[in-house]
Amino acid sequence: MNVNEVTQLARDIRIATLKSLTQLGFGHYGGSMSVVETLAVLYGAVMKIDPTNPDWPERDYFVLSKGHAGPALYSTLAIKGYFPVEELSTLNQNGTRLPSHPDRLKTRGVDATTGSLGQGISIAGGMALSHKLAGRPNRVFCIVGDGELNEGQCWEAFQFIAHHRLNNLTVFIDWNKQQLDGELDEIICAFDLEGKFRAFGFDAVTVKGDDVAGLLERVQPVPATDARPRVVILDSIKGQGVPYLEQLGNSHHLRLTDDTKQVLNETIRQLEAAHD
Ligand SMILES: Cc1ncc(C[n+]2csc(CCOP(=O)(O)OP(=O)(O)O)c2C)c(N)n1
Ligand SMILES: [Mg+2]
Repeated sequence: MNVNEVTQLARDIRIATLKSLTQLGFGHYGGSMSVVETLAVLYGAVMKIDPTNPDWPERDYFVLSKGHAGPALYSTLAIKGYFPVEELSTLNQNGTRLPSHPDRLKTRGVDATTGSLGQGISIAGGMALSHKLAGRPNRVFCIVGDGELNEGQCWEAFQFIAHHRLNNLTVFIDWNKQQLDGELDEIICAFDLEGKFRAFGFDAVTVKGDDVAGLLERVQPVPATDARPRVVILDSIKGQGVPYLEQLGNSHHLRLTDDTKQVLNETIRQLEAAHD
């Protein structure tokens, strides 16, 4: 997929995610929107996958450490053909295969069960180490939230990943500057993320969270001569791509009123119109 096609895929993922959440009437809007472009780049143009065979041993692996963005991952997987798009309307309802946080035993294409923040990045590190030890070329990609970095477990995992020279792992930090109930800077400041990761032994860069071309450039395979794992700090916006959510201040988890439902349905219509 080229830049235009990935951009189109991102728009489709954004629409499908807004639809499933808005139909449900509540959920994690802000953090789902801020990873849409990254998911489109990974599943559209980078990862080696076979949606007809989710357990293909030669596939690349993806771990959504910030598991509350599950709705965006489900839309991506459905659009890529892991399961029917119609199933997205069962999100987080009784008996669904799409619980609000990803469960690898429930959903085709989900590689890791996440939701308890801090744990997914450890799982991703273990996956990358196992591929490396076995001499396999599989790559691993993991998205971690900036608020999630409050979990000390993340930093244990980053040390482990750098120590083992896991250059087959690319970590994304969704630097949307907000966590559950407020601004990062007011709760626990992240300080200099790039500098911190460099000090930990990572190759670190910052890319705008919706810069598809920039992201594509940063996710090419690392040269074999460079043993450093890679981190991409996503300079993103919570609620990215949805003006109402971007301006809201706190779009972490919304329970919709009739008014907000109408606003979001209007956004969906506008995104769909821009599509044609
Ligand atoms: C161990 C753990 N503690 C608390 C929570 C509740 N929780 C869910 S999302 C969230 C905030 C996460 O912030 P961030 O990582 O910045 O997510 P984003 O802004 O990308 O939505 C919290 C505290 C959790 N899921 N796991
Ligand atoms: Mg955040």
